[in-house]
Amino acid sequence: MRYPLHSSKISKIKLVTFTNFPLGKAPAYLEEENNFKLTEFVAIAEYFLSISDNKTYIGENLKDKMQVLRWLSYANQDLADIAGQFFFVAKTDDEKAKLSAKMKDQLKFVENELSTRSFLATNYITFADVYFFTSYKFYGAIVGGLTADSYPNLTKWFETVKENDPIAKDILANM
Ligand SMILES: N[C@@H](CCC(=O)N[C@@H](CS)C(=O)NCC(=O)O)C(=O)O
Repeated sequence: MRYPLHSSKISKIKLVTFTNFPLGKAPAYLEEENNFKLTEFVAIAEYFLSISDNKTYIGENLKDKMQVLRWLSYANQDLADIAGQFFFVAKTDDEKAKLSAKMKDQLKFVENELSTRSFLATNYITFADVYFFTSYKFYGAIVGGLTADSYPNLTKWFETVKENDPIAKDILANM
């Protein structure tokens, strides 16, 4: 599949060994020709989006770009933190129930945001949607399912992204 991010620069990207990066965390990016090193998912994503051929994923103007960044940061910090605790830290049913309630609050916020527009950051699909999409099933598992009755905007958003975005389609097919 030809991803909409494709460009000659991006096709040179390769995974690196963690020995180049003292914290040993993923993702990590290294451009060997100029020893340019980057860690932090949001920074790496912004870099790839900035040099890609796709001019809408990153946001079409400054304000849209900041909305994309806002959603990437929110999903990668607030939501990822709850998910990480739920799947890897919580031991008891009580701990899990508290995290599930926290995630429900967050998803109700997202549900409400989607009452004003079709996509998370702007009125067109951006990388914020693609990133959120990748974790959607995990969020659903934490809250005991994302049904159209409880989350009509979110489930409609999921179907729309799945139908219209090639990366989302590919991710779902490989899950
Ligand atoms: N703040 C970093 C977090 C990176 C991170 O924690 N990555 C996880 C995998 S998703 C990891 O490498 N964990 C291994 C470890 O903590 O040793 C980012 O947003 O990229």
